Amino acid sequence: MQFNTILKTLPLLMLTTGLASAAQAADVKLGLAAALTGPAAKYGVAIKNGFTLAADEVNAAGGVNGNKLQLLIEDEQGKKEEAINVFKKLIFKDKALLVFGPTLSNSAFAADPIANAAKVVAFGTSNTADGITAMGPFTFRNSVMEADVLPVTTRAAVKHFGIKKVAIIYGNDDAFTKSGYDVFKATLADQKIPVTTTEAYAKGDVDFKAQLTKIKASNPDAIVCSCLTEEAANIILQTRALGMKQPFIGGNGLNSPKLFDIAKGAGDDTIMGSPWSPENLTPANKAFIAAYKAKFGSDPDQFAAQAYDALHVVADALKKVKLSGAIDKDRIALQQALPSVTIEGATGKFAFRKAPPVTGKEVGYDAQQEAIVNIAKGGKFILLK
Ligand code: PYR
Repeated sequence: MQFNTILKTLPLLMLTTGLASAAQAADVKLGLAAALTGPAAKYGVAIKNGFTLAADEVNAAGGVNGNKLQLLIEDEQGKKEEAINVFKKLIFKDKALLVFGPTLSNSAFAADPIANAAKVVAFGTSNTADGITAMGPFTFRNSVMEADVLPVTTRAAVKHFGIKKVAIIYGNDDAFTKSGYDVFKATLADQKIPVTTTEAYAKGDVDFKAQLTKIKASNPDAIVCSCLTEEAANIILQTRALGMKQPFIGGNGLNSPKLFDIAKGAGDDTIMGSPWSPENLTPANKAFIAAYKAKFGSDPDQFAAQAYDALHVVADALKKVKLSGAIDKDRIALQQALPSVTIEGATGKFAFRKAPPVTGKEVGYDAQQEAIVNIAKGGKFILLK
């Protein structure tokens, strides 16, 4: 070849080599359906950050079996219909190997059946309602369900404050807040704590004065709140405006620093349970917190930690899968590799547990993790000792 010809073909050669490595750098597509706008973005943005951080780490270390991970991130707005649309896009159009999300249990009940029918893993990192993993064998979650967290949280709160009776407030048209209410109700009966009154509200409500006035009249020692974070923050503020000083007990929905952006110091003494705490100084959690702060300039929360761990769980499963390039086959191989993965992540030791059996149906996998109880002090959650 003439030197001239070499010079002419060089850019083309460089381009094709570049393309080849770019193709290789993007060959495992993982979908992420997260609420990046709307009220649930208080969780969804942290979730996106957790995934991005973990994917960057895995890729910087060479990827999985030489393959880079590519996150395909879509905004499902915390709405059922959007979650369905985004799942369809990621599964059928983009051909993602798996889909993480959606953010809310409410949306997961709408979208996960699509993934199960298509035999694609739907991996929830923030869905804590009962029954999520009963949807099918392709539904997995590393979020710890309310049924595992709330009994521990309630017992600790009762002991800490010497609670004799509580009032309950909950959202009755959201799968997570309704499921949390059911678990609280059973837990309080089990722990023999009388309920002075039970009040409900609907999605989008911003004025809780009518319910809180009834709660005030019933004179509880504490208020149990099965609520999403923005609702909870407004409920707490309005409770204080009515001159009530009772502490709050809540579920996973309260576990966001965003609670304090709105409620500020009024949120102090709120008790909630979670598998993750910034005070849990294991090497994996310390490394996660430092890397998150360095990348995003803010503190992580439980939602970021669970997303971060979920990506590492899937990366570990992928190490055991010999990808064939046939997407249907590879999706099933990933589903089969996941249940035996265990990691020591930001949220501590993690393993899957087969969901409770449902007659005539195959079920998915829940998180096998202990909850730790936290109390809000000075506008943040710290471990309740
Ligand atoms: C859920 O929707 O399941 C949450 O925990 C926020």
